[in-house]
Amino acid sequence: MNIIVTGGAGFIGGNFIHYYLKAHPDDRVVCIDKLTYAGNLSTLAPVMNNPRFRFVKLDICDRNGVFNLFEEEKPDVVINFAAESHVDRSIENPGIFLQTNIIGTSNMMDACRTFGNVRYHQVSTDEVYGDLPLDRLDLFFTEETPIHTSSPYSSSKAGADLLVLAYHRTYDLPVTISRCSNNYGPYHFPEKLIPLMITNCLNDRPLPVYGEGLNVRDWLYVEDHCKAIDLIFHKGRIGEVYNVGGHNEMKNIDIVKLIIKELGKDESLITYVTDRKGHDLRYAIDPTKIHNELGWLPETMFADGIKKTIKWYLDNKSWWEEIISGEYQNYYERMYKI
Ligand code: NAD
Ligand code: TDX
Repeated sequence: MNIIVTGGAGFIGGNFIHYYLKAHPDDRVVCIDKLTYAGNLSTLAPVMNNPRFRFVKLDICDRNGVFNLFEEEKPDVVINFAAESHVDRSIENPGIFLQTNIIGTSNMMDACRTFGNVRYHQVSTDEVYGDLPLDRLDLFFTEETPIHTSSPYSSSKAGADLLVLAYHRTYDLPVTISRCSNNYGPYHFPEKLIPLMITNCLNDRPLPVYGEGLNVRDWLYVEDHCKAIDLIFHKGRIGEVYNVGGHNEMKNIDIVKLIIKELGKDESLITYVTDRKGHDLRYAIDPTKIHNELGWLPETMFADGIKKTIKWYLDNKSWWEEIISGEYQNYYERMYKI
């Protein structure tokens, strides 16, 4: 099979490419990535010389560029990871989120229906369901939970999901959607909670916790998400949505304290800062459908995954030091002022 993966120079797309090329020795992967601030070619360095891999610098909003690539590559499958993905940046500047996450998605699907009704998988997020109250631990997001978004980011992802389902109904495009909880692991961009806390801890910098740190996220090791996507686009039912999550809910403050402990630092580094606008309280996925239909279960326990992740950041300092020394520094100073 010839697979187009968009956004493969980012966190989850990059991990997916590494996983997929190993797991499927007969398949070929073509990565399309615009290389925004979040895209890093160094993430793909280990596969750049693999004869079953091709990298193309391309914006998914560039319709002609995308159509030309489809004509050349004749893909069997498209997996769309490419997105603007950071909630805080969407609060600062929603426009680019609408452009990439909605228009980009429709371009990719238009190319799919123009070049032989190509199989299409949309990588979405649990954030499309909004949030759950902190005091109702009995509630979980199922695939039937209504879309009810909080941020420009989650609204743009929800808009994309609705388009994907509409392309299935209107054009019979063979689609699936996965809605996953928070991922963590190697190659995670340092603006996100876990890598931010690890890299700041290693540099003895303050650890900015929003509000009181009581918001809850449901964390999944990135390779488990990659395996779920692999299963869904090979064996999932066309037109269906699959929730992906590992029943691993944790308060932000507990994650931060765990990282401090693992790195032998002091809790005095914790700095409570102004809360995120519209901050979602709790995410919690019910993954029963993907388990019952496709046999998926998370394989990495959080206690092991967080140790592996911290070790990766210790062993790969050049990867993140290069990022935080560049343009990212301006974002950080604007955002945190600490
Ligand atoms: P990321 O920000 O680390 O990577 C995004 C990648 O997309 C980057 O390489 C960037 O250069 C590329 N990109 C951005 N705009 C593009 C464009 N217009 N054309 C081509 N490439 C473009 O994001 P991530 O955390 O790896 O997330 C990947 C996908 O998974 C996103 O769709 C996100 O919504 C979804 N998701 C993420 C999480 C999470 O915890 N990170 C959880 C659930 C779902
Ligand atoms: O400096 C921080 N301090 C802090 O307290 C940052 C960056 C975050 N937080 C809090 C906000 C959230 O409650 O930590 C939690 C996690 O924040 P992020 O890492 O920004 O993730 P989140 O907003 O939960 O969204 C992530 O999961 C769902 C991804 O970024 C999305 O792309 C994905 O769809």
